[in-house]
Amino acid sequence: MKNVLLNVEGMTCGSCVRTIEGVVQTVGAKATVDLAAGLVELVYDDSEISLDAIVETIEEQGYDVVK
Ligand code: 9UX
Repeated sequence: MKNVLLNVEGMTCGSCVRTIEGVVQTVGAKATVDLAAGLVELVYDDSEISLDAIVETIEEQGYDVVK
């Protein structure tokens, strides 16, 4: 399993947290959002999904992942 911490811009309310955690779950990964810090912790199996694919999924929802 991989554990990655992302800096994500545009998360400002509790619905954002649910959106991101939910959408990441649909691609088979686990996200835990720290709203105040603007951080998303990912846990995923890199033999199942790439980090790029997870990042894309988050960005498709309108958030900006800082790279
Ligand atoms: Mo809240 Mo987040 O109104 O994209 S859902 S800011």
